[in-house]
Amino acid sequence: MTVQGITYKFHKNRNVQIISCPFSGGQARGGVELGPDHVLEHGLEKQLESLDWTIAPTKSLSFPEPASDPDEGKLKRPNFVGSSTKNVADTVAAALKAGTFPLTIGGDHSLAIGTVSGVFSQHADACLLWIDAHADINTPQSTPSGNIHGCPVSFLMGLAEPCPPQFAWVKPYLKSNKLAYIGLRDVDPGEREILRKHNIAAFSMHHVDKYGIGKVVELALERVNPDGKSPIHLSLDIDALDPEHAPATGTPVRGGLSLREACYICEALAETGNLVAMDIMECNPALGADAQSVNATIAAACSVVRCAMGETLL
Ligand SMILES: [Mn+2]
Repeated sequence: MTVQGITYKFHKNRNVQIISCPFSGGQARGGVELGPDHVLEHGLEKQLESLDWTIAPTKSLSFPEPASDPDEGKLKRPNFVGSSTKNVADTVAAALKAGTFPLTIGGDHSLAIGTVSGVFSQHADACLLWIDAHADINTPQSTPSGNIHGCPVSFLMGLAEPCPPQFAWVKPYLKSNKLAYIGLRDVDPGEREILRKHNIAAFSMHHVDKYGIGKVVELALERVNPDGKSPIHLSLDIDALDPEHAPATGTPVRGGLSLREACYICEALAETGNLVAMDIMECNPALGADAQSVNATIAAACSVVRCAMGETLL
């Protein structure tokens, strides 16, 4: 079957590189390292093939733990996260250089330090859509928990001052006018200040309620990609979805996106033709109340990925 419709301007040949990242070092709850295998066992590769993508052999990264990893200020496991995300950045950059679409499956959202670094190293004019219940923009100073999965965006923007040595390799590629959030509903006080100070496009669930998801995506793209030319990196935390649809995740927050709203975001970004990379993060099969809630979460993850990769309803 030939799939009609979307042309991916930066991936016209529809070659995808799945990058499996069984990594949990950016937060405290075990099990998120099992996310990639569950997503792959759900048949994601075959699903992408049915959307006319050619699948490169999946790259499964391994993340050796350092012998010693003392806190860096408040930050927990800085050596582990720093070296692991560097590995991810190199892998994502290599995938793009090879002409493949990097589809990174986490693992916790600290991995995006790597995915975004890798993408922006190859596409300096890219923009980033961060779909999440949380802003993940705490600095090493503002973080209440010390868990680095709550900090990746601050590293990517160069807001960490001083920058911990483990993240000295991260270049501040991400400019405030190239970042938009959708789905926010649990933002720390320090993060609110950062969002305001840098005038970052942040669409919370309040905006989704007020304008509807169609208008929100339109407004977000107007902010970060006004001329429609920038490549788009989509980083999607499964906790953006309401726990009703995606309960098996480390930091669920009620009042989130419906499955259709999340799918719509991905469909609309795919329709631009500008998608250049995607992350699907924070599926934690160990945290579902039962097999059914784990399965629902993994199925939702596969659904949003398919929508980003060209699946349409009609
Ligand atoms: Mn996140």
